Amino acid sequence: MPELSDIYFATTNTNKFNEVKDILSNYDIKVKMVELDLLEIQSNDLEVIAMDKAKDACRKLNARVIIEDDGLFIASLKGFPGPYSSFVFKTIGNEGIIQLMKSYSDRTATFRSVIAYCEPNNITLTFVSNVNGEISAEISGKGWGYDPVFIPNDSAQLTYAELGSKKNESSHRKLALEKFAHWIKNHRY
Ligand code: ITT
Repeated sequence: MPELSDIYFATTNTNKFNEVKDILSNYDIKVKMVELDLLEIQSNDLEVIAMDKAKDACRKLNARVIIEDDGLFIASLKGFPGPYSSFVFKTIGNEGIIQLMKSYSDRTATFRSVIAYCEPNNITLTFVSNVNGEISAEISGKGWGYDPVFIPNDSAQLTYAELGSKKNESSHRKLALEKFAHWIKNHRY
């Protein structure tokens, strides 16, 4: 049975959860992973998708829940894959992204994290952060998702995958969770 004091992190992605758990442990916040079958509405706005998903998770679990929706926005591709990042990763993958980028000289991209937090009293909040960077010329390093093709600015041209555990010090996820941690410390603890 979920306890009201517990905070759940609803995701299907264990890599994501492991990063979330490590980052939040620096703020003494514990989260439990839960896999739920959640409704995902169609929208071009990650925040709208995340809010809706968090509310659905909260309703299903009747406990405090965080969900996170991420998107990789590539400038030359007018923000693609953006809200479709999960589908694009499963279909064309990093090889497809590298191929697509061959026609463009502007390789700049932004990784966005939207953290949505919901309580059974219906309070839902979002915390958003972006990290600017570029798409690498080739797949570099071993990491999950788009980590081997995303080079954050100020990383000496290393991809998230090549940064290894250093990724968590300044990633889009870290910055959004930091905002969440400050909020919850000030309002709920
Ligand atoms: P959820 O169940 O939490 O939704 P997901 O893997 O579908 O898991 P998202 O929709 O939030 O997650 O992510 C969109 C895509 O971006 C997906 O393919 C992820 O693997 C990828 N992604 C998200 N965060 C990433 C990160 O920090 N590094 C690399 N790829 C990431």
